[in-house]
Amino acid sequence: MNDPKRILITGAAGGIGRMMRTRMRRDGRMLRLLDLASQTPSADDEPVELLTGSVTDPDAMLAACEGVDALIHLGGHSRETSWAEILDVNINGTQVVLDAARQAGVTRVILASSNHSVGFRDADEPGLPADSSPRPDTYYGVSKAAMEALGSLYHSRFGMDVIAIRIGSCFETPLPLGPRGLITWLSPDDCARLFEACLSAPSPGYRLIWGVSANTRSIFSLAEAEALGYRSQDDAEAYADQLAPTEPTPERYVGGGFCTAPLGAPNPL
Ligand code: 15L
Repeated sequence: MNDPKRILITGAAGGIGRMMRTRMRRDGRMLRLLDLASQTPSADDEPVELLTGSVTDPDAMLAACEGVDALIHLGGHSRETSWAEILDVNINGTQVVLDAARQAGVTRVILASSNHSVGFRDADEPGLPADSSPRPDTYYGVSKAAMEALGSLYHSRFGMDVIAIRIGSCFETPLPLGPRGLITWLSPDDCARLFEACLSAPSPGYRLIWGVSANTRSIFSLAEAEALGYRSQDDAEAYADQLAPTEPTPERYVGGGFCTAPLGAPNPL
């Protein structure tokens, strides 16, 4: 796809959305930012369109998709919560978003999946393929596996280019995650690089890729993302000496603490 002129981002006021707002600004590009929370322009001339609405509202989503070249779906719960919430916002919401994109003729969709769709995969196998079959660790992880399946469906049925990214941990630094962050970190700059690669790759069809930086301790295959043009420039190891000088706890599973946190209970991770 040529450089998309108008990109809709759902969940734009969330953690990743806020970090992408400045990083994905380009001359000649309009970012249409949708969130449940109201948002304000950071400057009068900021090239953004700010929408308030829910990913579960078909009419609002169809209106949001009108005139859009590409869509980045970040909206929904970003960690474990009740099954009812996960079902409504993450699973139903993703179907609403994809169907609105289909109806509006949006041909390129990027879905923010998560490492938690495969959270119960062993963490001691370097090079974990990006298309490993789901082993969710939470209802949240189930919703990300459903998101991947819905993306595959909408590609196969309607020919849309859909890329689902199994994001590791995207924060300004890996430090809030402790030793696990040295494995799973996706730097915000790399996240923007990855989104740009997903937007510009010619005719990707349906892809499932890892969204992590080139971390020294990574266990994730980057080959699938690199096939789309992604080149990580960051490594969480640069922060290793800022962690407490304890022996890092080896993670048994990809999903870390999500694997043992109570199912269906909001968690602070
Ligand atoms: C996720 O999917 C969450 O959205 C994020 O808040 C982090 O907890 C991340 O996974 C992680 O595994 O570190």
